[in-house]
Amino acid sequence: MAEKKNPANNQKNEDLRVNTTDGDSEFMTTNQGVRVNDAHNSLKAGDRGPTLMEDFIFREKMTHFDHERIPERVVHARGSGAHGVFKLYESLEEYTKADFLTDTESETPVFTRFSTVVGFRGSTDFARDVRGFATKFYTREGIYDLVANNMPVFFIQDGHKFPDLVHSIKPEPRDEVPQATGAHDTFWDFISLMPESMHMIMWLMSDRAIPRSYRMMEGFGVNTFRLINEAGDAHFVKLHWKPMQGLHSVVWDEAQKISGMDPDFHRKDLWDAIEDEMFPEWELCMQIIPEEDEHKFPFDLLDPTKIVPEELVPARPVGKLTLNRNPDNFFAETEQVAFHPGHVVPGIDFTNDPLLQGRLFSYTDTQLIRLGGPNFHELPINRSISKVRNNQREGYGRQTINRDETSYSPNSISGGCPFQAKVSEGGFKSYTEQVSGRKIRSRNRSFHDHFSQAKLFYDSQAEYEKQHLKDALKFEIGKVKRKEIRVRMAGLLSMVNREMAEEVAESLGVSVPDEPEKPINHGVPADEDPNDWEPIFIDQGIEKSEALSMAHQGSDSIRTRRVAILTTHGLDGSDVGGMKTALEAAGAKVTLVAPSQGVLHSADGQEYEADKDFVTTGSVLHDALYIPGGQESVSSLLNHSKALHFINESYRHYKPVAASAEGIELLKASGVGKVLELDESDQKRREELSREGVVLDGDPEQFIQAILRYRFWTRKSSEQVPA
Ligand code: HDE
Repeated sequence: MAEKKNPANNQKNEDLRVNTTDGDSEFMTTNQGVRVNDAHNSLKAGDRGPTLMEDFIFREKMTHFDHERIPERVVHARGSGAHGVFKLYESLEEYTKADFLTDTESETPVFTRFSTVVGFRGSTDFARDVRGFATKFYTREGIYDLVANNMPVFFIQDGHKFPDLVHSIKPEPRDEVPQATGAHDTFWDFISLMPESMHMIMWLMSDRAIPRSYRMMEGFGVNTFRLINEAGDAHFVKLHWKPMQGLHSVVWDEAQKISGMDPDFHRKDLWDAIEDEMFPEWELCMQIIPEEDEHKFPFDLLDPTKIVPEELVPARPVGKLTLNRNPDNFFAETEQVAFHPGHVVPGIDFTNDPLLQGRLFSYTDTQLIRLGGPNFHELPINRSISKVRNNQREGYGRQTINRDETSYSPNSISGGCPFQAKVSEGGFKSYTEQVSGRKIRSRNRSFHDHFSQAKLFYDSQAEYEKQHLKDALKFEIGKVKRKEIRVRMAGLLSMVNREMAEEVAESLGVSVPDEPEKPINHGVPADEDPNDWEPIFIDQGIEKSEALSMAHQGSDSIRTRRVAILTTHGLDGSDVGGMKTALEAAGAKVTLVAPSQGVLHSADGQEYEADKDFVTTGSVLHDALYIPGGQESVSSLLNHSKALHFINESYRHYKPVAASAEGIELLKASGVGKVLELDESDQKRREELSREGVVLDGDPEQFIQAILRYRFWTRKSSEQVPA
């Protein structure tokens, strides 16, 4: 076994972290270490003459620059990551022998990368998309990667279909449009012919696809894995991350606006939280299922288009991930990190999930080209903290300087080194699963129910979530130019929920066919008749699952929530100061927004700094709004259409809004006036408004409670944004 006393080191590879700009005594050099005398002029034949080929300093600099881009990831190209630690709550030795899941004393260093899937490296953080959530555990027994998404199911059941899926959702081949979303013909063409994707489509059209923050989303290992204990017994396991910051999304109208205003919103949000030492945390939860229960469920545990409802198998919290250090260099770490669901340690093993099996081939294969050869495991971010010893040598970019005489096994010259490890010494031995079967290309009938869990997901949503989902379908399929694809989609949606399909179809200008168009499933071999396919529905044993709706999953703190205070000269200093102090004490990030940046003078002669102006920020970049009193400030803002828009938009995005004294006038004037036809003595109306997240006496405690609720979805529908 690996040495237990070696303490985990979160500051891994310290010796490789270099500051080129330290102090004034360090000289610039070439890559060969020769000091550079002139870093600005190339070597020329005369002042106005041609540049000389012999200028090795220029050539080296330009050559490096010319090769500074590597191919981006074919999927998950745009991402952002951070270092951290994983700490186990209690030993899981009953189920697994993995050291990092049994030793409660140790802290395992980790690196996590979040990503969108479809867009290019420079696309927006806010495309409607799945988010990747990949974590590398630097365990004492080697690297374990949990390569997860923020949705627990996938579009397809077999890895063989992955290139087709990705080709369909990436930009269309002739015009490279759209750059980051699935709102186009080829994607919906594919989906309309692949009914197995319907469950995933429900997730993708839900608000999960537009998370408020990487820090406020769940992660799911999707595929079923195995845990193996010391005795060699196996349990199935589903792995989940649950955010301790609450589970929150924005509305579609915001997502679109943020994409323009701050396309880097998610990466900055993660970075800032860590810099502010508000370290994001997730609980690792496991759904553990004994091997003998494999066939007890109304779905196949090997089918990645299915969840195991938490009502059937609870998700047990087993440990905590804390991200606590930003990368030193984006390229060296976040861009070059290479994850692989096949990176497992003794105690964790695979199942025959056909999607997982496909993944096990793909990751190293793609990394060989992306990272330029077979030695990318030597890059600092990918390096194991347990010593790597084997007979691999050479290849592009080799860094290790092996000093041995031999690089083969068996050998006698090196005394047989490196030795194989017995299982008792920590050697990895695959689970001895009994496998038998004919060689066939087909899927078991247990994989054929494509709609029951899609329906379970839809039925489990709160009313506002259902509406968002329908509106997302209208937007996304509405972009499809070919009518026959829209009709096919209306047919498939009707298999999930007829009322939903009809509302969407109306917006698409088509009608729901009585029978979905046949053939509706092309996922069969050429010798089989696709018309033979009949949808099947299996009772899932539950009607609804609370865990599937985001409505129930808040947090107990407003840490890192972004609150705007809208004000200008003449502000009421005690209002602003009091609210700012209270919010900051609770961990919120407060921004003073005014018509222009710089110093603001309060009514009582104090100075305040406006952090942002109306041009550099907007309501969509905040979670809540406060309008303080101050006659002069309010009178001036009443003439600012952008101030009124800021307030109106906050309200219409269901955000908590607080106002004090004269600030209430501004709130009324902003166009949310209809709800504020209120005279001062109308206590009942005030209470009603407070239940809708409008806090009128500027009480910080009440406002903090409202911010904790995140959004107030019950606001009257006539005042809602289309989202
Ligand atoms: Fe991936 N996936 N994937 N995937 N995946 C990649 O590997 C692949 C799937 C996921 O931040 C690629 O190094 C196949 C499910 C994440 O670097 C590639 C199949 C889940 C990331 C690849 C799947 C994921 C990737 C692209 C179906 C959720 C980003 C670059 C058989 C559990 C990791 C790379 C990072 C990246 C293949 C399906 C998660 C091409 C073939 C399901 C989070 O190898």
